[in-house]
Amino acid sequence: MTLSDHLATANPALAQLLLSVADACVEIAGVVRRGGAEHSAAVSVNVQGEVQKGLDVMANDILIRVAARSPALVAMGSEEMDEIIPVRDAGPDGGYFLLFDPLDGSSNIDVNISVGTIFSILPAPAADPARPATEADLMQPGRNQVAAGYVVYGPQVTLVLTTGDGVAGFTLDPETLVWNRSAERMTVPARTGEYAINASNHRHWAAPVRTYVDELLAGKDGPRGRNFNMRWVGSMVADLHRILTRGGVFLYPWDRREPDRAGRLRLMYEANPMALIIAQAGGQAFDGTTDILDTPVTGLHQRVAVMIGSSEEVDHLKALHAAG
Ligand code: AHM
Ligand code: MG
Repeated sequence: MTLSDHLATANPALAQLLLSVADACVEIAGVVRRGGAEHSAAVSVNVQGEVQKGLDVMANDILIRVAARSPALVAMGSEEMDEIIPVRDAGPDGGYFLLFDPLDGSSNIDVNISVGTIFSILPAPAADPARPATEADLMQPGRNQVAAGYVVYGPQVTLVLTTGDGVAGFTLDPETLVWNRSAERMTVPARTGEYAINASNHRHWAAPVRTYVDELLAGKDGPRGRNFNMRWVGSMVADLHRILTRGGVFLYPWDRREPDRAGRLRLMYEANPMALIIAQAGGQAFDGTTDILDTPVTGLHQRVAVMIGSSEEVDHLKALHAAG
């Protein structure tokens, strides 16, 4: 079954937008595969003070150009753009907002390790009379998302998608460039023996996260009574794809390096779409206080602490946070 067959029962305007995002990702996959010096050249600094590489900018331009063709798209927001990108006025029928991280895991570009695209779709409220969208219109909690997905540009190019009724996986045929469904209903096992965290930040973490990881490190001699394995790709898409395939928990918690920053990852186009996908697959996502799908929104580029994956582990993290 192809992606367009899979979307045949979805709302037609939403299906059309999702197909245009998928088309953009086919184009990005081609650019990723080509390689070359222009990929990793630092070209500028984005709104968050991070160096943009050539491939970040190319992926961003492709998504904006291809998605803008979708008639139901009202506005976009991107990790690489300070302001929202209005596409057309929200009229009496409303439409959709598209938020994305065009190329997640940019530090892996130079070393030929998987990178990805993450996207979130929110409803655009009807406006009568028609008016351009504002950033405030996009500032909706993750629970409002009508669809979310990601693409991993790895040994295979894989699209994972939810429209709020389970999670399906698609693999890009490299010859025909057609997305074929490869997993009809993906689920995250509730119990896992794997975790993912950048352990070099151990000394900077808050007590509950340090306690949690110390328990896992103690293995079968510690309070958990069993051994755990650790993996860290450095591309959230690749780490979450592994978790969606065989279970696990991923953490990017608050830490003392920048105490005023809630975390490293961005809520609107990294944490929210991943939280919806993982929740639809039976897992959970927690920010240290609340379910990420309910994290109050304060800005387009807001950061958030992320603890996401297999339910038993996220429950345990919630208990450790409740205990202080
Ligand atoms: P990016 O959007 O600038 O690529 O940053 C997000 C990435 C995630 O993909 C990944 O999980 C994390 O940053 C890696 O952080 P670290 O450098 O601490 O390993
Ligand atoms: Mg990112």
